[in-house]
Amino acid sequence: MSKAPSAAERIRQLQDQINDYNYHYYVLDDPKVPDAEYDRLFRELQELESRHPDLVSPDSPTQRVGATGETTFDEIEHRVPMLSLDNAFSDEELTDFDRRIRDRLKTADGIEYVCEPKLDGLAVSLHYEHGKLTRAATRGDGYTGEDITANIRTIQSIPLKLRGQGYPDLVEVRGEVYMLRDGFEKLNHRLAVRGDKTFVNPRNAAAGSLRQKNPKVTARRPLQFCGYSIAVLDESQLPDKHWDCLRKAKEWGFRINPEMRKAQGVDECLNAYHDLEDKRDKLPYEIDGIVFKVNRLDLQRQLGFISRAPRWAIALKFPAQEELTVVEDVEFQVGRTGAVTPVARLTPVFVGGVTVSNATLHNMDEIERLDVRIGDTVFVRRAGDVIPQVVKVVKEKRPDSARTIECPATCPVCGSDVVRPEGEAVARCTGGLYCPAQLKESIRHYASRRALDIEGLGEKWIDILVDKKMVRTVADLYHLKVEDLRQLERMGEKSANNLVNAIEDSKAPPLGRFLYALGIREVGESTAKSLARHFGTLEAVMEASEEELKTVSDVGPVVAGQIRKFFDQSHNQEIIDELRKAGVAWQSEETDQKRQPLAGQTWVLTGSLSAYSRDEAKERLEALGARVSGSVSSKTSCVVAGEAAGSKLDKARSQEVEIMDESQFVAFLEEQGVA
Ligand code: I6G
Repeated sequence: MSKAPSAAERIRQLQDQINDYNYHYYVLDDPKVPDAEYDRLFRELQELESRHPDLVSPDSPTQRVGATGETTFDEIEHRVPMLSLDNAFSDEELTDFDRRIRDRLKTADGIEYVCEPKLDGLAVSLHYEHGKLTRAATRGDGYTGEDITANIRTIQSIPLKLRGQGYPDLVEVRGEVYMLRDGFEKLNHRLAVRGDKTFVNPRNAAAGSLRQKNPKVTARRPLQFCGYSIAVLDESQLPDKHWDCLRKAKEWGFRINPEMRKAQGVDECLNAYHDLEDKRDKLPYEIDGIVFKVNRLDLQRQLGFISRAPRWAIALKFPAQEELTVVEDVEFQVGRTGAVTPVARLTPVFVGGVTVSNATLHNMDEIERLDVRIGDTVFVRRAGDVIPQVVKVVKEKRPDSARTIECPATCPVCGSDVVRPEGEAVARCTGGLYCPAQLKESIRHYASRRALDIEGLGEKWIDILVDKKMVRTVADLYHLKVEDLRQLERMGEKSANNLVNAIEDSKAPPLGRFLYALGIREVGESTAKSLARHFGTLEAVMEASEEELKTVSDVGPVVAGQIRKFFDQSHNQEIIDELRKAGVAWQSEETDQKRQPLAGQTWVLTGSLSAYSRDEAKERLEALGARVSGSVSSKTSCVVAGEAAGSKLDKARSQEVEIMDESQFVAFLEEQGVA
């Protein structure tokens, strides 16, 4: 029998295992174990370390936050200066760069380059001594940076300890700290909800996060690190190509950009640039260009530096995603639910690869938060496929003639009153479906792909049909005839036939889609599906009280209130009646009650499961209708026995209660579609 490991051995084992899991999760994006298993090991390590504080080492995965106290921002001199890169802005400038290199090297042959995306973040330097992270610094002025070690330690994709063996005793890894787009959006949302100042872009957010004195704040920010160069500070040897150096960094546990590639000669570099430009908006992080580096380190040494930049590297920039422009006017658009949205009309500006002349200002609170006025010079940002936004006002450029923006008292489309309920950011037109703007938007929503999916009924035709008063409610769509449509300019016989057929084909939607198509405020696709599954028929939803509605998963008091309000309005009841008369027949759904195969049964969970926490397993059983109890009796329907199950398992055996082990349980949940 093998001996139980000592506390010191177990701590080391757990540290190594967790470091390995972190590497797979944060660097390779390929988790090795479920979160529950990771959490269990992490807790075990925390408990062991709290019982044996003398065995806690600074590179333990539990010591990322706070182990070295506050971030000091003390000055740190770079052993090797952190230089900047020269920029190129056109294919010609890159071609000139390549020519200069070949002239200096006196060669006509194509040079091998490494092409790396230029992440829009902050350059940092990390020092490792005997494999342990000892200090981290910002670039600063290139010669002296700031000590940000405590904050850097909180970034999970930065190893506190290098992986494997064979790394130099003293090595510096440089790279970029950056924030993923969706982490940035979530962070800004959180800040905005709290009324705090938001960040203009992911780069600013990353900089602000690294500038925190308290590393606990940095730890909550979704930062990442990607390495782009290594420098050995002792006598050991590096591979002789930049590409192979980065492979080494990867072996030591760093994230290296997966888009990196080699190019032979300038033409392949230009191809790499254009390929990456096409991908730019789809990447989960922002990049502002592509960096080309001569691959052979001996050639790099030969080429050397000019003033503060290497001669062997250049950044070819993409079009900027932020530009300055002027707010010429602000207009208000009316949406499906009557929301009156301010839209800034801008002096056209080329940003993010397109000419932008409008940007949303979201709502009156946003206008207040930004303190934007007509005539102001603003930062407009267009990144990815997100609609252009005004993100900052340049107050110093505000002209005396700048005008404040007022929310209109009446709807700019139908003239009905606009109201802004106390405490709400959104102002609304009270015109309902009398307002052509709301009517058009509600028809667009009804016909949209995720609702009734009426192909061919696009914005253009909806505008015409509403403006010509051929459609006053969605029910009118079902009375359109080919002959009526043929009267419309540019509507051919075939298109008219197709549209009438598409409308006809939408007559038997599943209830969930139909509920979504009605456009009830706060009822998105998933809530609509939950309502359909819970109530089964439209009548049951229409008759449900707010209390009954609140028993549906995802339906809280606000949503329940909106649903009741919608069905209480007589014009909505009339439209549903007209739809019914026109032959629209939504299909009833099997309700959750009918789909609860464990209704009336009592289940017991014992021992620990690796795939689910106790609460997650309980939630799933309850969704299938079971009651989950803490004790076994002859009335127990089934006991799920995880690892190290004890007396409850014995009791289940003695009472001849059905027992499932973890793999049977997981298979059962999969069969039921709730795994
Ligand atoms: O600022 C930089 C960003 C990215 C760099 C850089 C880089 O490579 C992908 N590489 C070097 C050599 C330097 N700055 C100086």
